[in-house]
Amino acid sequence: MRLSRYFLPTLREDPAEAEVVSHKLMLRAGMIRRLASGIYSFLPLGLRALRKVENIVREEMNRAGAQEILLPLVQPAELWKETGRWDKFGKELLRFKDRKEHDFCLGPTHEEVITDLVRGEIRSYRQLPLILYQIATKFRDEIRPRFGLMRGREFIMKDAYSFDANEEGLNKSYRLMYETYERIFSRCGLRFTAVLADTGTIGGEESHEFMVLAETGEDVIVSCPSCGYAANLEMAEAVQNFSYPEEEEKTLEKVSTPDVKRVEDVAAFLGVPTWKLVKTLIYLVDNKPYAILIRGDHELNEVKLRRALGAEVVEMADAETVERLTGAPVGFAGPIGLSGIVIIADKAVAGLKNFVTGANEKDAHYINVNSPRDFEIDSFYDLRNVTQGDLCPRCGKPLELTRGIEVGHVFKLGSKYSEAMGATFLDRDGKEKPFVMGCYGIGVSRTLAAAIEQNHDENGIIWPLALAPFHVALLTLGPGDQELFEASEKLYHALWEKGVEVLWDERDERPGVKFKDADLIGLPYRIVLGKKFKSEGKVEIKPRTQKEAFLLSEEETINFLASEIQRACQSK
Ligand code: 9G3
Repeated sequence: MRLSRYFLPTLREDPAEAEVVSHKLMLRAGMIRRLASGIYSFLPLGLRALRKVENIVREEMNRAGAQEILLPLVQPAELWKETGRWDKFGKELLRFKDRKEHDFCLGPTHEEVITDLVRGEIRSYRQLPLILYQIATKFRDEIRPRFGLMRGREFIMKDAYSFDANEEGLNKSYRLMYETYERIFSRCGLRFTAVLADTGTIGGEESHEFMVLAETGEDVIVSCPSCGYAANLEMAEAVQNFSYPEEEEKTLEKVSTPDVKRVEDVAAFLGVPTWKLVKTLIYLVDNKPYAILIRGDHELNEVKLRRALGAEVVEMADAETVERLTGAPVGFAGPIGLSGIVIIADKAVAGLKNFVTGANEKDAHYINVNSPRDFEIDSFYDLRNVTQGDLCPRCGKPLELTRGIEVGHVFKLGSKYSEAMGATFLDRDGKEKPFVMGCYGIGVSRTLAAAIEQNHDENGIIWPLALAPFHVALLTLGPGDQELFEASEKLYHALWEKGVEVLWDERDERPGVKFKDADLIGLPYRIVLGKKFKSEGKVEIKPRTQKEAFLLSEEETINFLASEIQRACQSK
């Protein structure tokens, strides 16, 4: 491709609306353009890179024996009513009516659609296992779309669904998909890890997330360097790596703490460490009020809370509800004297002596609080986020917390959808059985953004070779120099013939502009035909990851690049 004719509108400056580096660079490198909030157009350079991700996904899914289909984006409400999800999801599910006033939604996922398709066609266990997948557009009306393709409303997902006759079959399909994901992300040239994950609203009993490691990632990865345990924050088990000093229970005392509410301020005001202060968080759990006790230096994990109580929805009570239930404004809530509210606590609260809580009275706290003397705790659960230094629940060594971007998520669904939709098959002794399902997603467009979050520098993108929109930027310097132009053209065609994808910058621009754009769009190799070529017949080659260029003849250049590309890009 010749740059002078290529629709590649690069930008000098970071656009104001972009907050994260991948969003900035994808706009500046002319890969995408915003159509509306969370909705992006792919320009030629962006689409070439997107197709590289899709093709690796497709090759590996096909290698695993999965079969590609294409499902509609527009979905009839009836299917979602069969599973009860039509009313369960809020505004994130974009609903609309057609001209006959029939209800539809834009598909945020396709469990209902695929189960409906399979229940109509597959009747016998002999036709199982079956894994179907698509690579297509999804729509989720996120309340706050941001970060470009990282959290868009319209995005491209590979979603696969497995159908087995029993649990054992599902375990095989799940393991096959898990291993396929490892191959996919390895071939993409990304540093990633798989972590134990919560099954969320989808239900089912086990799931793993695949995370691209990146400091700017929104997700926290909890891992043990010693035994390999890895989980996301919602699943990482917090173990007690401490025991409290034995203390006599002192007399309960109410103290005035005028307008002192934040944990750090209360602790400082009363001269106690923050772990001696117990927060009382008022939550509505499926609309039932709970008081959740958690140590002042710990954070509640709402997904752990939901899972511990087997609830559908957990949400923090608003200030007015807190006031009504506790008799005090937020910041002074406490467990003593509460009525009609279940009191539960994180496990780290057990054994605490003479601690501090709100007094359920404005500007007042209690000190020397002890349970069960002063109030009863109904039950204890693992409700807190693990923190740096917590011990591994498997081997007891210190855990590490790092950050990542979720790009894949695999779930064991079981028969949740097949039972709800009467999707059954005849097993070998002729009995009707519901399919045992799994579902497996990859955020294809998000993977592109994650690759840039993980691989960039101050000058721009640094493409992993397998995902690069082109392999080589060919820069011809000295505008109007016929010899350089003809040599470049010959090299350009010779490289394409060897499978090396070249973007040729033959524009009538100063060298500095060409070098800056080459660094910005970040192709793996930059080759230059300029002075050195005129004087010594040498081509300057600089890998994007290295500072220094080296010189090769035209012949050596072709052989070097052809072998580099073939080595890295062929599916192993
Ligand atoms: C909805 C809306 C948003 C959603 C869902 C449903 C996430 C929903 C979970 C999944 C599970 C897997 C197949 C591919 C991999 C992920 N957000 N999920 O079910 F109506 Cl608005 O999508 N589905």
